[in-house]
Amino acid sequence: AVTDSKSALGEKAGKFISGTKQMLIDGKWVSAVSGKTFTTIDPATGKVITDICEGDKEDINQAVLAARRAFEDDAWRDMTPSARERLIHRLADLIEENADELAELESIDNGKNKAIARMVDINVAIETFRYMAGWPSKIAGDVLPLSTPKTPEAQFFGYTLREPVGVVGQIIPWNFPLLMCAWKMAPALACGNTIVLKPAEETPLTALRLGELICEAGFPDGVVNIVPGYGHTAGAALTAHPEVDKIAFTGSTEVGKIIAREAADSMKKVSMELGGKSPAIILPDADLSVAIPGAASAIMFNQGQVCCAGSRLYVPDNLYDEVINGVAEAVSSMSIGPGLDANNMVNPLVSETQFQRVMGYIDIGREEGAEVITGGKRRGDSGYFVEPTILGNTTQDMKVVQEEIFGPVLCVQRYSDMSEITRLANDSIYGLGASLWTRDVGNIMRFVPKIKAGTVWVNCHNILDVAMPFGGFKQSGYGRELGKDVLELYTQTKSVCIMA
Ligand code: TXE
Repeated sequence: AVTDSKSALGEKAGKFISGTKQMLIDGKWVSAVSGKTFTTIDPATGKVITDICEGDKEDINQAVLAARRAFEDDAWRDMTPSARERLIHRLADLIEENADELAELESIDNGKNKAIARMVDINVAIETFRYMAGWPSKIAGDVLPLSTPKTPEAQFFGYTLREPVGVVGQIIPWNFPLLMCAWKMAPALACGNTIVLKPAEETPLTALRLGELICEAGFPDGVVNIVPGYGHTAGAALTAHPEVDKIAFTGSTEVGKIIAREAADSMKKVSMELGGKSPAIILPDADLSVAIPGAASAIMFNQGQVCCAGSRLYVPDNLYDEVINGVAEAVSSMSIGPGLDANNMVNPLVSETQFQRVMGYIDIGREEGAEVITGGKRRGDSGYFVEPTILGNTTQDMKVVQEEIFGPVLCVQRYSDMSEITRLANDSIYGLGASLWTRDVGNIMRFVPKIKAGTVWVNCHNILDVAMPFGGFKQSGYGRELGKDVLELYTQTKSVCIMA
């Protein structure tokens, strides 16, 4: 058992966590107005990593006012697109220069494997800033072919401008802490907005380190403000603040609904990336040497704490035994342990709460009659480790099939005929992702249009690319992040009509 992960950190990360962490408001590092702090916990041991200043309503207010001033200030407003591009690129370079430290901080705070954090979380965050840095000089309006009749005295000329939305409140979860900062901040900055970001209370460390890099890169004061704190206090204050023009949220569908209602009061623009229960569907012609390991990593990546995790696996009757045994073998051979040892492929869940929640779902699955093929237990007696768990013979009416577990728990179900696939895949309140495993192009053409999901993968799962828009159908949310589509979330169109 690990008793102290801190000793496994490198010098820079060790130094970063050595004191109480403040919040970034108006380009300065400050304590909470209330003087309160909260702790962030190492999920591998359950021990405190360090204290964090706890933002609440008044801190959010100051951050929002700073963001408003920065938005109206010429230093940001009149910055040329190419200067904004260089600034975002500079930030990407700084993240890259500090990538190992960021990966360690992510690993101790979230629990995840540090090598994977470096390869996925940090690298993709860098990619996201670089991709979005390319947009400022390319966001343009249109010249409009007006039909308003011309007269000798009057003719009309119409065009559109794409302007930033203004002050953007961003509320993010704990499963990919730095990457979620990048998904949210990079397009908002590229479009010329200013930001107040609230990281998840479980994982504030990399957001705060990113704040230091933002200052170092030279963004004007107040363009990015980072206020850690709890959802019902700091998060709610951000959602309600009248000077916030838009809220971007990633988190649970439950909280998404609360935020959407609250934001409607002041007609804030809202984008929502919410929960999922994504199906992975093995078709009868699938290449099982690809589909079996693919289905295993679709659910186990990041301990299943992925909004688009392949958490429902559908298998044809005649392949059921081979697939379920293959997946069980793949997941049970993974070594379980703290993420700061890069050999451990299964790491702790983020918190005691998530641990209890996931163990609770495993019990519910048992009571509902699912068969525990492998896993199902806690590992060790400290930290929040859950064995990779496969539940067999599940059915659509089970809670474990309908509700998001957000842990390393896969529900496997049989089907007897391809005609059932569309119904099974779409029988969910969610619609974030889905994967089809097939070698038959006809199957791809037939099923892709019928599946109600924001992303459909074929022979892969959880592949997210900065160029590929990402977001939900149904209760998985609205708005698309990444790609060109995200510009819609962070700009608004102004029509201009000139009579001459
Ligand atoms: O999420 P919350 P939690 C799902 C997943 C998980 C469950 C609970 O199923 O088991 O949600 O996780 C902030 N006003 N996902 O409780 O509460 C909160 O501080 C404003 C899916 O951690 O939604 C944090 O910053 N903000 C998901 C953020 O919302 C509020 C990722 C997310 O927390 C708030 C995470 C409020 N009233 C969890 N209440 C995904 N889609 O990837 C909370 N917050």
